[in-house]
Amino acid sequence: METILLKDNWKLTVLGQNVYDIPEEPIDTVVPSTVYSTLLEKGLMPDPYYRDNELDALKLMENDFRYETTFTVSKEQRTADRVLLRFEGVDTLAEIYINETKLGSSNNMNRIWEYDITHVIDGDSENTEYTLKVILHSPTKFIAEEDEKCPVGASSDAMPGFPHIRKAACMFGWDWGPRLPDAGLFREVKLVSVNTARLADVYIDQLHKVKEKTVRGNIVEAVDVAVDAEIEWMPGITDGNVIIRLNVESPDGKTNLVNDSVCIDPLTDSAPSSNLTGLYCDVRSNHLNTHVTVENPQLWWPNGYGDQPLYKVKVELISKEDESVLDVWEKKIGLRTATVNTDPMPDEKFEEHMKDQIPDLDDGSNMVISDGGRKIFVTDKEAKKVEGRNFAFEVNGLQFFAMGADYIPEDNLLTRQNRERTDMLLSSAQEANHNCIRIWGGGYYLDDFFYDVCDERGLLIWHDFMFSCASYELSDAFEENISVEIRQNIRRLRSHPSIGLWCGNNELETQYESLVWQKSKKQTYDYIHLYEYIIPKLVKEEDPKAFYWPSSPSSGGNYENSNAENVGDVHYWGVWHGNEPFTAYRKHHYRFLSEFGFQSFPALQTVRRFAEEGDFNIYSRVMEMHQRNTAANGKIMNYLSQTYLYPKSFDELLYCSQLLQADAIRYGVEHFRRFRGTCMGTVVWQLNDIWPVASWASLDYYGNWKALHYAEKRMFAPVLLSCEEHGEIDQKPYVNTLPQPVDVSANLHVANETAEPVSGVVKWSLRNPDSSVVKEGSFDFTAPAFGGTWLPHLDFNDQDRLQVHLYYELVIDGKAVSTGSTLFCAPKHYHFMDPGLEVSRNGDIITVTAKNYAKSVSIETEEGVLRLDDNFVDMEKGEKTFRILPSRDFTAKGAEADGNLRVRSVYEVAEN
Ligand code: BMA
Repeated sequence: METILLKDNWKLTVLGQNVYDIPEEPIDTVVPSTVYSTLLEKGLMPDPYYRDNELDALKLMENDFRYETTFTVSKEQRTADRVLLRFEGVDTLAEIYINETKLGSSNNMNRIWEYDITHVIDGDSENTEYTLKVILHSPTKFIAEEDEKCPVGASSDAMPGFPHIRKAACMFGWDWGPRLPDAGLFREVKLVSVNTARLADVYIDQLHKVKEKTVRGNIVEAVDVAVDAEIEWMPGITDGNVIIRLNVESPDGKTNLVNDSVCIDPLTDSAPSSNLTGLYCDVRSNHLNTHVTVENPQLWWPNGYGDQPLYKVKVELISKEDESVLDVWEKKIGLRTATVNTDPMPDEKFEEHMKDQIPDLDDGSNMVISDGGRKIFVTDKEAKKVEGRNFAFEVNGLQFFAMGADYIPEDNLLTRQNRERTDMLLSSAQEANHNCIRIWGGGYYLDDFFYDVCDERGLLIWHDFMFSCASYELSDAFEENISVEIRQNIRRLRSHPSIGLWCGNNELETQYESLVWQKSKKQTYDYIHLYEYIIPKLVKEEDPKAFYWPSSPSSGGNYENSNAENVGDVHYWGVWHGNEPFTAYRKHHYRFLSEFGFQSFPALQTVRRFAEEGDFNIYSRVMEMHQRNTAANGKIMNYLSQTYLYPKSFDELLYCSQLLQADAIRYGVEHFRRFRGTCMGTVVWQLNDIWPVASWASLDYYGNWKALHYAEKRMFAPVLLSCEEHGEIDQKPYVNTLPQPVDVSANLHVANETAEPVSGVVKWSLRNPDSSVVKEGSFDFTAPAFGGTWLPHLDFNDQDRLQVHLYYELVIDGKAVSTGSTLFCAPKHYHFMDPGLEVSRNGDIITVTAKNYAKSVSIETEEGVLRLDDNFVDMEKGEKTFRILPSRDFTAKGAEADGNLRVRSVYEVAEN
């Protein structure tokens, strides 16, 4: 098999009149590329992310486009049994021609498309030049027309009709994304020649021989790596005996295990292939099997639980006649088992401590709220009636507490994404102690390198199939299209150790249940058919050992309490969409949160990259265009009014929004980790941005760390000391609430997400604003492996709650491994004293000194967002050092470490 990339000498033509008056003339481009990226590179359109340029860029997508190139077919390729044109990614509605012959059309960006051109080129010479032409049709016109014919309900943040096209939903807009439905050939185009046969498919099964089950997971003495390869014979082949040879190379490259299969010829046991991969249709196929046994295997673990050793697996298809290699399949695999444990777990297992929790004043449960046109089913009181079940990722027999975030596509301009950028992004996740990631269903299936990086960084993937916030009309054509899409993608991805589970869709079940999207009863039934029959069947066939979950959130399907508290996963949006206070998390004891989030603005240094000085007001037209959740600015200002004094500038407002975001999520994560065992996962909405925007992301579009990302690094640490404080914030949130006794107290807790018991000392001190100690104490503790321990109750009811704060630290072997501080009132009412912050720098070490207690101390330069080992931290009077780390800004423009240092804290937010 020979593969030639058709990469260069492409021309792109914008067909017809267009918003930018680009003449209908060919423009040089390469493939992969997209329309926007080509025009931007040639200076033919302005940056669609800048100010309100998005509006014209969207209009451009009413046009059609032509990609064109020429190619020749070499002598060797011509002699092959078959010559194919292979498109790895077409976005999206295309007609494909070779010379004037139409090869076919494509309508799904998530599929690979292949066309047989053997007969087209037959009889020509090697100098014959062929023209390959791809006409791309307007996606926006198409969805509008289709929606007229058959209306489907969908999120109003995106353009109506988006479910009619198999193209990333969020390219049509989302509550964090612009409407920029680019078009193009976003993945490689190849000329492939095949002789005799090729490997249509390779499935790797692992059989783990478990010696012992322990607290840290299975001890495995051997893993049998078994390969099932599907051989696709080229049409007309009647002889040509082949074998497959399996080679498994150890992670250090020192050992190779090799084994051959038996030999078959095309007439033995071959059968017409019934699979629907949609690739060049195999006329006949057989399966070949072989295996090797890896003794003393090095297992693959999620980040924080062990290493990520990867074994190189090579499967060669070899002709027995001349030993020539007809095809090769190579992947790196990890040796691991992965599933989700959903054993029954009655509510009685709830810990005693839950009863002590003080309920909120505002009980906003069981409500459907309408938010900027989007309805959100927040939570379900009926849930209590459902039998409780565990919901925990289990890798190699170890159930671990999932900590991570939801991933959305990294860029509206798809070809801007590359391995290096993804690696930077996911290294930020790994560094903040993430052990999992959810690929949200409103995007697309990512490039192989994305999954390679997840394998390497130990991020276990919750993988949604690409259906989100909409109703989909099931027809025969739709079923066939999505079945091919799903088979192809499972086959491409299933050997990655990081694939943790497959999930039917994002939020369809819960939103159908609350009657949000579906336009007909048929769509209600279609849902069940699609996500609870067709898709799980495909998963069973293609990845039989994988765990399938019908929707996120779900309690197992059938529209039964999909957002139930004590079974399955939840999307909890009471805080944020439901306007509930941060302490509202404490009313809930979910089993697994696959979404909960809080918005913030990116730093001023990032805002400057898409807005002018004149736009620097969150209600300006440009800032509102970069805030896609209609109600969000109001929410930020509402939460801000409950928490901080009125900020003195636009910049301080952006900073406060980040502090709110970090604190909101901290309230949630710390609470859920205190109930490990009941809850087994906190996946934060969201990790990253698709463009520069105000959003729920902890990393901005450029990869800069917001306050939340630093907070995640602390709250996701394997050993965490946290404080469940009680004070005004949960009992008297407004000064004018009727005077009442307010309990001022704290419960400290140590969460241990390691395989060893942890012992040490927790020191606490109640302090004044000048950091002087009012009282102090310490507790010796031992927290069991993969467990936690509550420390004795601390009662501060004899104190002035506006005057004192609690500092706490967990010390192991003389080293403080987890620290924090808490107020007993909102920061706006605390009697802060001027901390007189000073900052200095020596090499990559920054020193900050504070004369008094300072909350949420942040360090940056005027020019850029620095990346430090820690930031946005509370400081008692004294000195603290921080280390400058290499920037993770993918444009390499962001973090000017040499700029003028700037330090601030909550005290400086308002005019003093
Ligand atoms: C969720 C997601 C997204 C959305 C986010 C914020 O429920 O599934 O659709 O962007 O909330 O509203």
